[in-house]
Amino acid sequence: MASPLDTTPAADGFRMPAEWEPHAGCWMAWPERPDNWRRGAEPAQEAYAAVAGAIAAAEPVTTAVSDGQFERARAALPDSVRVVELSTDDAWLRDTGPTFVVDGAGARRGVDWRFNAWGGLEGGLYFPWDRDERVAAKVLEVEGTPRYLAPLVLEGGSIHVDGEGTVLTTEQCLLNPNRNPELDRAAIEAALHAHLGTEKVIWLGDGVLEDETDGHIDNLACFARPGVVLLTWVEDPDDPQHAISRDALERLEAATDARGRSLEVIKLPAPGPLTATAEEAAGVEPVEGSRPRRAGDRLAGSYVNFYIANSRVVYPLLDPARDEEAGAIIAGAFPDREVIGVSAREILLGGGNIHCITQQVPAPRR
Ligand code: KQY
Repeated sequence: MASPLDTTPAADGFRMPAEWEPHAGCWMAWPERPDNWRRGAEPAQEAYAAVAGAIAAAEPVTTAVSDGQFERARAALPDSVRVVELSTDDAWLRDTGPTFVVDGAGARRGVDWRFNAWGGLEGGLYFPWDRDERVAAKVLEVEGTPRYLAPLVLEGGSIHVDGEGTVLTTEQCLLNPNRNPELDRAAIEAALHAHLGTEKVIWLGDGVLEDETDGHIDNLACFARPGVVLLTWVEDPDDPQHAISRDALERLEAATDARGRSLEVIKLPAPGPLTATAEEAAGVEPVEGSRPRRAGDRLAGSYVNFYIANSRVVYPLLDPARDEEAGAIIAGAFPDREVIGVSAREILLGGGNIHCITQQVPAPRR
């Protein structure tokens, strides 16, 4: 692998652009591990292919795939999707891929964070994770993009930026002792600013109930534009998600961003509550060291977990009773984009959703 740069993005004048800024493309990875995806991952592969197709209509998509699955993936994905052999442990490019950063002179670079499978030996989701640890560097090799090696365990799904100096995250994840126990809040803020080119962190508390990532922000809340945040919302006070979302709302209402703006918060009703069926749980092959899938387990479903492509937003269809309302709210937040729903329960059963399986490659701009 090419040697990493020995500076930081901020020191070199780079910043992570907001997801709605123009993209050169999007990376994904093909699911296959049978201890996470039911029925040998076939239903999940169908869902991934539908997501890739929906995004490929708006920007170039590349999918990483193992040699063993190459022909299957190639046949399932639209011809316009580039399929490259690249080893992974699972299929969450948001978390294993690089975070791309750009400067004002038309250059693009990538941040390669440390990865420990969402908690390492203290609650991580599988072991080993060494192939996933190398994904970001390999993606940057393929893209011919210089690499910063960050000294921080971090997944891309645990941060959202507004592109104007603000980063949104959760305490449950970034302050979790299973990520960077040697760093306190101030040190983590400094590391975020050094690698994202940001100036202010807005801390929410817990993420979505039962989110196996330890509460990634990309399932709880995201920026729709500078100063505007979409927040997953449950009205029922007896549902434990209500108190989590209420706490997030209060923190957002009390916050100002890096430019000193107060935030407008748009509530996005959550699907469900959703739980795994006996049939769904039985289709997963249990392996020691991997997270078990049990009938009746609450699923961390959220419509916030969408992907903002160049001309469209691709969002998860999760609950026929709420899908349409969620799509209308997302459309209102992104008036210049087409909003497309893709059936995503099979992705949710694996522990994440559309945002978690995608990684945008920003288009460098002068
Ligand atoms: O939320 C994400 N960004 C990823 C979810 C990973 C789940 C692994 N089973």
